[in-house]
Amino acid sequence: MNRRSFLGAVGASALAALPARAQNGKPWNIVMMFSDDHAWQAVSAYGGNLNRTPQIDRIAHRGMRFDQCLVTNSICAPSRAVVLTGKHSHLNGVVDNAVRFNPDQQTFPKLLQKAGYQTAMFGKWHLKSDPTGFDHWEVLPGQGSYYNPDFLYANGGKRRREGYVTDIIGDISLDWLKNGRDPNKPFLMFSQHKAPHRNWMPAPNKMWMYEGENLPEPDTLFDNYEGRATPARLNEMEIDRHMRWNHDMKVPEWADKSFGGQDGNAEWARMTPEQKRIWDAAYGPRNAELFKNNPQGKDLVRWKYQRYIKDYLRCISSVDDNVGRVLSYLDSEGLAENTLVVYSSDQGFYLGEHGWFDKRWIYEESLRTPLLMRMPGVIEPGSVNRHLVSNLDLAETFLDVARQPIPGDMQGASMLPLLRGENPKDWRQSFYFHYYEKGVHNVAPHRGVRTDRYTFAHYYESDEWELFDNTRDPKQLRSVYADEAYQSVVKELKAELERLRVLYKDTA
Ligand code: SGN
Ligand code: CA
Repeated sequence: MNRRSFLGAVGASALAALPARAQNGKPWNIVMMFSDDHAWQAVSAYGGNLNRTPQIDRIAHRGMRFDQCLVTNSICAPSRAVVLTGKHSHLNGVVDNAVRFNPDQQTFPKLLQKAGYQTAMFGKWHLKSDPTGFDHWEVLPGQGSYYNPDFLYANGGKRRREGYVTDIIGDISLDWLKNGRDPNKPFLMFSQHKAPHRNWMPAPNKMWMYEGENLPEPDTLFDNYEGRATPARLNEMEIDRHMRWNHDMKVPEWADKSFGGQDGNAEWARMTPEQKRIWDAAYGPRNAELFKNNPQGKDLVRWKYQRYIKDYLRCISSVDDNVGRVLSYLDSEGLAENTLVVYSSDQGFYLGEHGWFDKRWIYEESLRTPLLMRMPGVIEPGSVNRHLVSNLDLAETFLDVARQPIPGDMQGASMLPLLRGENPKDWRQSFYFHYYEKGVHNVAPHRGVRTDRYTFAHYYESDEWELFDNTRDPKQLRSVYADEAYQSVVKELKAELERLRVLYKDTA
């Protein structure tokens, strides 16, 4: 793919200040398509060789790809609360997945609603309290299900819908665009996919994708966690040791050999007889092959990686199709011209790097999330941006695009100047991260700073530190925290971490 970076090259002059209205004279709509655990390594617009996402890539071709979109706390519910509020976790309250979002607090959808926007939320929500600030919502309870999912409704009802969750969320989103909204008002629509979250259950029409292929393995699949502080070694997210045979690997015959003991696959249990028939036709012969070959040691890890990555990418292919359906509808109705379209995920994800699945760490695969934006007449098509941007900036950006004031207590910044191709002198040079959750996957709480070059982490419970020089060590395999040559950097970044804690009021 041929991409141009115009950062810095084209100044504010080429694309003058954002018109309050789009080229067709209408106010901007906002469509945000958001998935759960979609790694940037698995978006082909990012240049990887793992899979193709032709529909998601349409947004990049006609819009902007952000290469350093970082999340403030790399986990689901906290990330979603940051998107809604424009505030770090300690201020919006959702520090981990166990906390209920306080629905009475300020959110940008509430502010847009007051400004005359229609607002809608569909799909994965995961904030425990009911959505507020939306004229219309249909959301999954908790994590939701892949097969024949239940949906919650504003009237307090719950209804099971037959089919595959990603396609159903696509249907609901399209139905609202076509029949649900008032065509005379601007709108904000969130279309939030459950996929590709664990346990990576593909749709019936994707089950044979990648059949017979061997997908590329990451170089660090057999990482031994040397050269880092102790938390990395204490993880419980290894493909080798922590995948469950039934739930994750879809090999029910070996359920009793699973990490954590005998396990089940609740998704399989939800299927209709016809869905089960297709499933068993796909996985039965593959599992028979596994029993016959009975790989051991590294070969077994390689087998597990293939099973994992193929299922994960099959789930993404359904997300991609449904993103395409929404884009095509916007095009065909002439809505694309005055709609800001966004594709992103709640955080990054490990696709076997460091031997892992899951997220949570300040390390690159989980800190960075995909972010693509299309805004005709404002964003130069095919552009690439390398500023340190964040899920913390989305609320501010959306308010700015809708020409609404940005409340002083929001902690991010409007990305609108970046969308116009400007290079604001005061854009952040360092990014503040804080992960809190304990328990599942056993990742120690940590704070840290990421700059253009360095990743600096403090595991405060054991008082251990890490410093990665990402220019020299992009795979982050050796902390240089104790190296003589880096002591001035360590000193600077310690001061910067303290400065950011005070700036963002995370000092309690
Ligand atoms: C579940 C998953 C975990 C995952 C968390 C949080 N286990 O507990 O692997 O880290 O969700 O994910 S599972 O056995 O239920 O599949 S998050 O995206 O909601 O933060
Ligand atoms: Ca997630």
